Amino acid sequence: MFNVIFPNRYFRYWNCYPGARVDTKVPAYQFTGTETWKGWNWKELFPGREHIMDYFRHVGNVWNLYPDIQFESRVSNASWDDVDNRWTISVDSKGSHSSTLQASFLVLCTGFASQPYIPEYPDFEIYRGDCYHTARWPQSGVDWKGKRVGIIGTGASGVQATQAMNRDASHLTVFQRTPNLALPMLNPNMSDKENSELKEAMPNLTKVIQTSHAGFVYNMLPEATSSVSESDRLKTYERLISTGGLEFWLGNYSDMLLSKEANDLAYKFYHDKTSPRIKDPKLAELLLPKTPPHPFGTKRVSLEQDYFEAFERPNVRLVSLTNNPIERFVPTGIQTKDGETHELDLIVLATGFDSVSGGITRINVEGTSGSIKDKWSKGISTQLGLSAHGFPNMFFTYGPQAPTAFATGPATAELQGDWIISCLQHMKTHGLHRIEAEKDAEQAWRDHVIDVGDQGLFPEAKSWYFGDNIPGKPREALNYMAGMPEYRRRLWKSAGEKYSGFQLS
Ligand code: NA7
Repeated sequence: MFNVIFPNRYFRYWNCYPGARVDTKVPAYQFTGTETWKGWNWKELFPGREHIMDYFRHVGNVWNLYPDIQFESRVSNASWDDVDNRWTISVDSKGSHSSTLQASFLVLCTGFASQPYIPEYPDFEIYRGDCYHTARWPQSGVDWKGKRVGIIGTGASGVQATQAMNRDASHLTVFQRTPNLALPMLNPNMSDKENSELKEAMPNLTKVIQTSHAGFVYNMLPEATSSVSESDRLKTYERLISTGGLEFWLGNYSDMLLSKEANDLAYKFYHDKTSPRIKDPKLAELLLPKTPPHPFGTKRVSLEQDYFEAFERPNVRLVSLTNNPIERFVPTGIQTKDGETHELDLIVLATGFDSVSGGITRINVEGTSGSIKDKWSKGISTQLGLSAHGFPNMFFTYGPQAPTAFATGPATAELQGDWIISCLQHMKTHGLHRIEAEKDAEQAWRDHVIDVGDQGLFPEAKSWYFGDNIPGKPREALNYMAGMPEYRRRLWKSAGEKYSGFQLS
């Protein structure tokens, strides 16, 4: 179907933990340009890691990106020169000395989940077994068969690793701090016929993706929970949950994430439908408590295939950390507060990321008056989630104060990418060399992002959406939660006003 220009090793990198899979349904996790999808066939509705890597390799070839990419290179520093209007960027490349290069513009496409978070457990270093974060899983793989495995964390990565590892581990212990109110995935293979039908539908689906709230092919329903009869509501719930995917979360009634009453009704349905899959009532109460641990959907909902059933296996044990946290690591495993030592050969840290902002702040980016890390140490401020005052000619994508974790990656990348390209073209056409976010505009955007984030039920949960998972990180809405259409409108309004909110010279 396409020529592989670069060898595979460049494409087998982060997040190669067992079970890694996309939980956005085809076709929302793909670019909309015809040239990217016309020669591509999906194998499954929710592609596994290897297949999604194949897809992005395909896109890289179609767009002929590889001649312009320097692989195996880590940017450690970037500093702005206000006299020459350019960035000096330090790059550490594998197998060679570090190098520096100059650039007029710097665009950070560092992703929202690229800085792994490892909790500071006492005596972490004395553990003698193997221990890996899911995001930094060894490239050569890890053999867990017949081993005593412990997984810390029950987010999307923990759920997927649990599903992949429970059968072959001699014993699997899952340490759960917060139950994952996961929805069923249902992941059929995609036939050639279905791929052909999808291609025929793509022109229309593209319009839907580009106008929907989160870049999916569906939106929240227009009606409120309270406006429909009980029987209609139950039928709708049934339809949404049996579709498989995130629809029961992001395609539910309009008030599901705004009103406690609406949310409770949705949770009750989900709970009553899902908990019978767990036969042991004590286990069921730990995995899916009758009273929700937080309003349903206010923490990232994961998708599962046979996650709940895994805990029925005799070799799988759930350890709830709610009243019994991890006390310390010991040479042979993990000790919990009750004094029990959990003997483990392999520990999987599915403990998440310094999300949304961490990919940017871990690079030492020095602007006109200090680093981005210092600037954001007490709270994030950006102009339109694209750029920051004090950092001229620098943009970032899929980062803070943009829809990011509330929209699909491709939809966000296309919108922000188009905007940045149009901005650079504008500057070129008008002989402009410098663009910087205005301080006042930045403050107004920050206020707006926080105001939107404070609405509805999301602030009621402790979650990485608000930075709660990282000790010392200021608590604030890290994402712009008003939806892609409103974000799109604001971006192009600024562009239409010759990039209002930015100073160009
Ligand atoms: P997440 O969603 O941040 O999940 C991390 C998990 O680790 C979560 O269950 C946390 O519990 C748990 N955690 C974090 N710190 C600790 C400590 N100190 N002790 C015990 N448990 C802990 O990361 P994922 O990698 O699963 O998913 C990241 C996103 O990437 C995913 O949602 C997709 O959007 C892509 P908590 O819930 O905070 O109580």
